[in-house]
Amino acid sequence: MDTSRRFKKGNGNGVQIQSSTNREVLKNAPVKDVVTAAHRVSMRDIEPCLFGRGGTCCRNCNMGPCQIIDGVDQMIGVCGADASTVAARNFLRIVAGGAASHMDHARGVVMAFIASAKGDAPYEIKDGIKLRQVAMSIGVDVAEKTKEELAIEVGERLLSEFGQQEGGLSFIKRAPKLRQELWEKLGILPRGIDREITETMHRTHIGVDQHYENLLFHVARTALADGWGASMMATELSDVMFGTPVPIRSRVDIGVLKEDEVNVTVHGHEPILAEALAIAARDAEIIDECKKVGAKGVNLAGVCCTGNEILMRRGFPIAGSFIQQEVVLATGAVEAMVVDVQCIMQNVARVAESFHTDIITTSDKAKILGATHIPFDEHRAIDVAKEILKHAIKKFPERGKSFVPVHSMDVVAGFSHETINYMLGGRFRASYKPLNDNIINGRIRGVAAIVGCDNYRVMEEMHVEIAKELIANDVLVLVTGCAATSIGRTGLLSPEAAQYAGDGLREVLEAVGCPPVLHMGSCVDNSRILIASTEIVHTGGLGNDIYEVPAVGMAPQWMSEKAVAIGQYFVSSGVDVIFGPTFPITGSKVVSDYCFNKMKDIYGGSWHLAKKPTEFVNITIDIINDARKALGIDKKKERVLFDMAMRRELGSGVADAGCGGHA
Ligand code: SF4
Ligand code: MSK
Repeated sequence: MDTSRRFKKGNGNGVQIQSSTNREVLKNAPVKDVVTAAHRVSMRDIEPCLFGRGGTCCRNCNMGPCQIIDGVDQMIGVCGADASTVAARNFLRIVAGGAASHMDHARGVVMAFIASAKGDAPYEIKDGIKLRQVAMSIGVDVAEKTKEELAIEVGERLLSEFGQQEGGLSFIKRAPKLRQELWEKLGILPRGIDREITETMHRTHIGVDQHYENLLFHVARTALADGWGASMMATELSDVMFGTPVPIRSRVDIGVLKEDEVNVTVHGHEPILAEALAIAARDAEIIDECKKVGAKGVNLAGVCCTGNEILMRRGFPIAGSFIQQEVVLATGAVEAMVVDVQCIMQNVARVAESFHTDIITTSDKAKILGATHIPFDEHRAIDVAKEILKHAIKKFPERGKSFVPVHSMDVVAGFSHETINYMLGGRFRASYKPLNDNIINGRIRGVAAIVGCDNYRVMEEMHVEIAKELIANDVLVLVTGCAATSIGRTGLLSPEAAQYAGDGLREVLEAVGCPPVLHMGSCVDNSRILIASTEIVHTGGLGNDIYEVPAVGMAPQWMSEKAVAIGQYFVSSGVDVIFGPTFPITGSKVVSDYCFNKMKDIYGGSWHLAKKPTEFVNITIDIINDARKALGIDKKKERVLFDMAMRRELGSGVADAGCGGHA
């Protein structure tokens, strides 16, 4: 294909390489001209398609593709579909794509869970207390059962919900009662996990569901099957199997790579692979193999959400977020990047060609041309993990020149909703009451979740700017996914950063010794935030349903379909959610009005659109203040601006306080 008319031949001048560590590595990399997504963004001389961006390009049949212009009669689809139908249909497919990724991830976790309980996989039931809590929450009788028997019953019950046609999902019953009644009244209770995805594909086929509102109700149902179904299963059973996270110190950024060890980065999402590698990396046989090639051991470091999984449960460092995956390889210091599913850029295989690095794919669902494929099988998890590590160890003597930056940042992760409970209430009277009390008395203005990806098309450090402003305004910030890693790079995930919080929030943080930004895990772990919100409601004083809690969710640099599915399950649960700088329904005025306004009347929370950090902050504070007013707990609080002196101090002070450089 001749690409010359579509792409600039330029050298990427004006490339916006986000993260100072990325810039440092690319400047000093042993191989020059490593091309990353940042370069590819700058080399494209065509702007993203306006129809695609606004959700009004339809290619659901071969009479199209049809580009629809809202309000122009001649510019409806050949079949007559208008902008509202096409935007709603495309939106539903986006949400289903994201939800399906979490669902397939969850299926893998549940199957590994059952296999482990039966003794057919090498994982344990590490958290027996949580197993009993999960069992009771879904109505499984816990009496007189061994841990394994109980795990099998819980696992099989949850597994059956994937293929189920009717009857509802077990974890939905954890939501506040009023919320469940609302979903029932609206007729959007998910019936079975796979069913909602199949129905999405059917409804969006040409000539099926053509009423935007009907489509948007199925958007909500599909997203609920993700958040209160699959994602919650993945998180809860991973905790039972691998341990519920507790606060743990570690480090993030490319400087966690080591010159004298075999560097293996594990990238993707599913903890069953990463856990097996973590166990195998400490195995005496593997350490011996390392010594034979002159390496001290295996340095396992995460990328993307796999990083968050092994960070929060085992304290393994994170080498990089989504936008760092190619740059991590450009150090020339990585023997193998082991990948499973989701968010793995195809270009990692091209970057690896310039070095001794192997890209090792492990899922039969996700192969990459040029990569080595070693299929992972949870029944032989440790054997496969050792095979992968031995492969990486053999590469160590081939390492040529490399550049590992000094910088990595100290972080504290592991804030599961159980941890927040114990941390605030103490072991013997664990409760969300202190959190609720501090929201009611105004020390904490409210809670904001910053979640989702980082993205080269969005201005640098968007997450960080927003987080800084919010904590300065007494908003407790929760983070997951790559947003957690990008904020972690600046030091805000360290207890020492409490000094940058407003007076009220700081007082609370100093009393319990926790950071102003709480790392709650990976993409699927946004389900922890649903559970925490429900706990806040059940604890009392902040309303009877989630929409009344002074809380907001946002994904300022979103890029994946999963982020949209997550946003929608928050909206359907009553939370206001801000995305930006673009949102894929804006090509239809009717669908925009529905998502940005009408959903508020239906669910108590709606979508919002923002472009700049200040807009995200202002919308968040306005929503929180309105919620406080509605609850009758509003006291006038001035908006605090994070001034230049505070910014400078954060840039150096936190790094100095929390980090001694290279781990
Ligand atoms: Fe065009 Fe309708 Fe076919 Fe879509 S379904 S491509 S709008 S004719
Ligand atoms: S990995 S979905 S870039 S958060 Fe979960 Fe990061 Fe977004 Fe992938």
